[in-house]
Amino acid sequence: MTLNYKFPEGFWWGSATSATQIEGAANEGNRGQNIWDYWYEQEPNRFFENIGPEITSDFYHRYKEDIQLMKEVGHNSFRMSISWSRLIPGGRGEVNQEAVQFYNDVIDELLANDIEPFVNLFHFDMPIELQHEGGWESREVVDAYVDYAKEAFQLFGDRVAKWFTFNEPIVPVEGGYLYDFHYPNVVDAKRAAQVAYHTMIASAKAVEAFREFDIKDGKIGIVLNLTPSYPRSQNPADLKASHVADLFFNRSFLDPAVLGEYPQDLIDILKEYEQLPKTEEGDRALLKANTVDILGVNYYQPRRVKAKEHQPNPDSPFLPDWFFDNYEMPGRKMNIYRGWEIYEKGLYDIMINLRDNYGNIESFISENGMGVQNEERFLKDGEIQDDYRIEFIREHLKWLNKAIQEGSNAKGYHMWTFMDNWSWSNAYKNRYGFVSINLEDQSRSLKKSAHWFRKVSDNNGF
Ligand code: BGP
Repeated sequence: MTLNYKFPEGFWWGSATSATQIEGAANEGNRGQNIWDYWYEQEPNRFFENIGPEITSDFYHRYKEDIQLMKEVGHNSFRMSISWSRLIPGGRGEVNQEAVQFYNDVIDELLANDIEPFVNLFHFDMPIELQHEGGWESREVVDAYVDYAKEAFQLFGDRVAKWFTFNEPIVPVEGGYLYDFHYPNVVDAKRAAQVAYHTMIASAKAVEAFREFDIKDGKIGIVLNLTPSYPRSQNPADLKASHVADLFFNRSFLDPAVLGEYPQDLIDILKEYEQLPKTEEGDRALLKANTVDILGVNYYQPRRVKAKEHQPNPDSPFLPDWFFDNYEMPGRKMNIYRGWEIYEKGLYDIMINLRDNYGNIESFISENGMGVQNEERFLKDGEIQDDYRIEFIREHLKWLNKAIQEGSNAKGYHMWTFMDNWSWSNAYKNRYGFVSINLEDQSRSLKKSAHWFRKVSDNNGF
């Protein structure tokens, strides 16, 4: 069979998810609470149709059936996360044996089906007790995280080779400390900078700890949502706006994670506006010595910016947005349900940037996908005809393929996500999965895209 787009041998085909979004069983198996359980108790109205994280997609009970479906969808790899508050309720101290059993079972089941587990340690889900201590603002919480990471390496490192310290660490910064879409709903850039900094320190310390373990073929990485900043025009004022947006939203984590140091321009801005975080002696050396082996790239949308139209109100809280306005490019293609622009070439631009400016670090697409509302309307003969999703994936894969042809070190493509899951405050509004979930009875069924992806994976191209 001749393929127009062929991928390198051993390419990772699969999908990604996170504990809070699929496991359910929030009050079972001795699990502790995380910020999502807590916030939902406080303010259920902040969640779409008042649906909280208690049941979600019930993976805790149905993982066997789900892993069989992964096989049918052509997975050779799958990224999951461990729930810190399930493994160590309260965030510190005793390991919960029921959780050990559960994660052992899931990992073993994946391996028995030739699906390599990629395990992420933190996906937006701070144990509530530690949040009450200050969350990532607290250096003690960083220490607790490192202990948790060591436990996880110790418990599962005999079977899991690929580890990730964080998923999209900037999102809790934006959501929790700048733009009010995650608990604790603080708006304070200086505190945001502290949270971001401590998260990065925690990641470097986990990398350092990982190196002490003798994990066969072990690799440790981080998963970042990279959002290329495109200027409205080549006018110097627009270029400057996009440079600053890039510093805040991409390079704030990409540079320390991969290069081991923060961009000087970012430090200069934070210094000028008196927003620099507290640091400790030795931090610089720690970051430099503990860069990641592998980078997961989550890509959904580009960021288009232009120079600010108006001076920011000096009495308003300092925000990155003091340096740019968002730009709505005429003719842009939109995913109207999520409100995100679809720009497939962005993926190529990211990979070429990694090739040229980040030592062509080993990488893979760790999330890419399309959330669509009311997908039942596409149901025909018992199957959701999600041709839009097939097109979305195919067009992104073409650009990824081109980047690989041109030397990018990309090793795989994981979709967001395997089955419809609970999307933070959007709950089940937008469906992303290859597998549809009927929330009435938790029954699963493959969508059209699942069959298509299976073929792509079988042929290692299309
Ligand atoms: C990423 C997160 C995922 C996932 C996805 C889709 O930012 O890593 O957890 O949820 O985006 O976004 P949403 O669920 O907000 O539609």
